[in-house]
Amino acid sequence: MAPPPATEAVNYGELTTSYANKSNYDSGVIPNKEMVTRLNQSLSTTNNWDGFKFAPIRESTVSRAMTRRYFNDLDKYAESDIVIVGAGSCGLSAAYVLAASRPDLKIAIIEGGVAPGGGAWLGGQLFSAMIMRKPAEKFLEAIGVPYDDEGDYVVVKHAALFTSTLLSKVLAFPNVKLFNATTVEDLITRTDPETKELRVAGVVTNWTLVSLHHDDQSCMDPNTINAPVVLSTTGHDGPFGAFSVKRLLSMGAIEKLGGMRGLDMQLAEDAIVKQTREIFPGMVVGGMELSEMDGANRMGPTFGAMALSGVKAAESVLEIFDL
Ligand code: 48N
Repeated sequence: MAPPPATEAVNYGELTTSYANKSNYDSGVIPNKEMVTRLNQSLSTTNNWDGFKFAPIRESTVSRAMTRRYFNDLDKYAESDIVIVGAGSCGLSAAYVLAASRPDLKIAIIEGGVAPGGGAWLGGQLFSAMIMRKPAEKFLEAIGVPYDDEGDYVVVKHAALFTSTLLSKVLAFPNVKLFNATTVEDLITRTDPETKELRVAGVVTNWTLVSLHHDDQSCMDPNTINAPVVLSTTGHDGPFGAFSVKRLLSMGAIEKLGGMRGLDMQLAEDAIVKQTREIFPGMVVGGMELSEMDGANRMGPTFGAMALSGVKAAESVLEIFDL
């Protein structure tokens, strides 16, 4: 028996929820009661779970189903068309646009964490809501994320709603493979025999747990993925952050890094979107990694630039393929 409701209703003020409208229910963006009824009917267990039973299985069948697919994927993506390093909001937004635009291209996403999504699971500090300044709501509408319209900006009720929706779309593409818990620990490079121009030609990977323990587990050699284009979106500086631009610097391929500047929302978001580009032959950089390269400001807890830098990054990658 549910406890009686609290006598004094706590009034959090008139927080309008403009997205809880009929069209979002009808389109299934917000699941409706009918969808749940259909599920129960398909299970034919409504209020009668006594006879419920799963189909039989043997443990080795599960192991083979997992490992066979994983090693098939490693074989298939050993030669990829595009590698995206970092499955944060920028990398995933770029993956969405690339996979939809070019279903003929093989796209490998390498993510060091077990959980992809980078910094986009919370809005800022520990607060859930995610802010995006217009016109980034166009990206939310494209992927089907409901939001509250607040005029010059929109609010997604929980950052995880954005990230999980985007992830679900990206992972559904048949030409995308996410290798999570896997770290890019170096770049493959090639020197043109005539022009002597150096270009990025793929990535060097390892299990993240191995990458973190090279100091105490020597000679744990890595794996490789060849690809003509690498899109690096590894975030701003931190334990893993800004990986590719720092590697280009340490191999002497670029002279210096600009270093991320202080927080200025107005300057940062426009700069990150406009400056997303091919920063080195074969390498496009987007998102907050770019702030380390160009010396752009950071923007703090607003994510429109991440989504639209991803859109711009996809455009830059496709330009390389259309050359
Ligand atoms: O979310 P991030 O860190 O990076 P972006 O650029 O997609 O989004 C940045 C955004 O979350 C902010 O920082 C917000 C807007 N705040 C700004 C501010 O002013 O503070 O995602 C990067 C991903 C993470 O998931 C890392 O685990 C991953 O990249 N990663 C790597 N994965 C594989 N190999 C690596 N070497 C590597 N380095 C980072």
